[in-house]
Amino acid sequence: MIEKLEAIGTQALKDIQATSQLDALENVRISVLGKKGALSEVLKGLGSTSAEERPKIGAVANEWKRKIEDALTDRKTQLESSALQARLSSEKIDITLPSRMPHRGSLHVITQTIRRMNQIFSRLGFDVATGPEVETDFFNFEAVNMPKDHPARDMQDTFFISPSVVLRTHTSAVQMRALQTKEWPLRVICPGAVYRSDHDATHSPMFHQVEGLWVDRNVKMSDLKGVLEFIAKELFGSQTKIRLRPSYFPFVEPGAEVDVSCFNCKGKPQSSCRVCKGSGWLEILGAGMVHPRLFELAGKKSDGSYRYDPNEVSGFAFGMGVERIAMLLHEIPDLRKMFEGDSRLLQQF
Ligand code: FA5
Repeated sequence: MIEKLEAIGTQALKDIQATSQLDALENVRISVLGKKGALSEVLKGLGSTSAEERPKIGAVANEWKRKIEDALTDRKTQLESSALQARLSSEKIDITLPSRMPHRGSLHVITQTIRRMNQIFSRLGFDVATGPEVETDFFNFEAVNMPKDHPARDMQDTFFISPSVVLRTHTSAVQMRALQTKEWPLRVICPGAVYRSDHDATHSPMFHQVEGLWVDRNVKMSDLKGVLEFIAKELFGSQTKIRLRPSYFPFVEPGAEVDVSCFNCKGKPQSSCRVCKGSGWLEILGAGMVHPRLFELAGKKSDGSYRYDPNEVSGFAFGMGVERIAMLLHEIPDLRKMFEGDSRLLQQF
């Protein structure tokens, strides 16, 4: 039995040295030391040996077991280290290669559209005026001729902060701030975020408008039309036409909604046009001649005369939805896409 153990042990040490792979080494361990391994098989016959021989055989078996385990551990360390060396040399990193450039951020499509509109208006001599997004009921409603209980308040679903403070529902709220702080002749645009409880493919609870206000002596409806025609051609192309449809806003008289000719079917209505749905026109803004009541609300001078005397000055105002214009310019079908923060969409602009 001792000879058998010697033979198994010697062969096992040879096999261990001969292995070049970790899994082959594990197979050697199982074949010698495993439950059904060669060493265990020999030791199963221990019961049939004499009581004097048994401790000697046991000691020899334990000695071989220890030697084999030590040899397995050493070989495993060697094989692991050469596997690591092989990996390190095969996966060498070429630090001279150019790195992958991270994607650089870009301006949001709404910011780009507002900046483009600001540039066009500045060429007509408009300055930029701003006002707060959290606005008083006075500037948002009362100052634009919508006293409490005026039915037109229902035209805009308002977010109230308190009974007298709202999230502004339109940039027309900046009109009175401009009238109260600036002298005429006045030519301002007011770009900014506005809020309404409204949510579908063409309406968002937060959206942007650009308000325009021009006050001077003898400003007429034809001036409004001329300015809007210029803006539409600059934005959508020189072939663009506009049309004014009578409409109602409490802060203008007369009031109009303004459409541009569809850039897709070029104003030649086809029922198949998916942009204008066959009408040939697309609504982009509301506008009109400033209501005389707003001039009165702009206050008086120390001599009691009006700062903006409705008998001396006239003006026009308009308010356009920036998302609507961005959707038309870039053929974005759903306004909500612009606010989902999906970089795949935003990277396209
Ligand atoms: C107004 O807000 C008026 N203050 C505009 C105005 C100014 C009229 C000066 C006369 C004189 P209206 O509610 O129609 O009007 O909104 C103007 C534009 O904002 C619309 O043509 C549309 O393009 C856009 N708009 C309105 N509601 C939403 C919304 N929920 N989401 C995105 N765009 C909207």
